[in-house]
Amino acid sequence: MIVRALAEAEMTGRRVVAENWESTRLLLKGDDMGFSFHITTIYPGTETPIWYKNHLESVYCIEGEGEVETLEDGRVHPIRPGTIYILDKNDRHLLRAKTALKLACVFNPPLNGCEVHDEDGSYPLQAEEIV
Ligand code: 9YT
Repeated sequence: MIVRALAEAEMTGRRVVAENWESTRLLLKGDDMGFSFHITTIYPGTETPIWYKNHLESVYCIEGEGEVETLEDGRVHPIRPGTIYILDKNDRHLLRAKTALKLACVFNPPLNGCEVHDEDGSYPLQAEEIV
């Protein structure tokens, strides 16, 4: 069994900081579970274009208020605590945070550890592993 504490993981390389968000990756590819699990904070007042071409992602909102817009159909879905959105079609989307959004995110295939968004808002399949 693997046991980790968020507060401890936040003090290691598991905490990855980008322009609009930060994410602490509690479970990664190296753990051999077939998915990764992250606690992410999206900074308030931001809009982030995302297109995970290589990954499926589920996102559960723990805290905060925002919205997600799917670019294929222009639909806007409010995000509040208790909402999950599931990018089952590698959906291209815009993520907007009104207040700080605290999210639990699951990726399949799992992230290696150090990924930050490229110019498309996606992650490559190969990235540096956190050991
Ligand atoms: C919701 C989302 O995709 N935010 C960007 C960060 C991502 N969750 C990650 O890398 O942990």
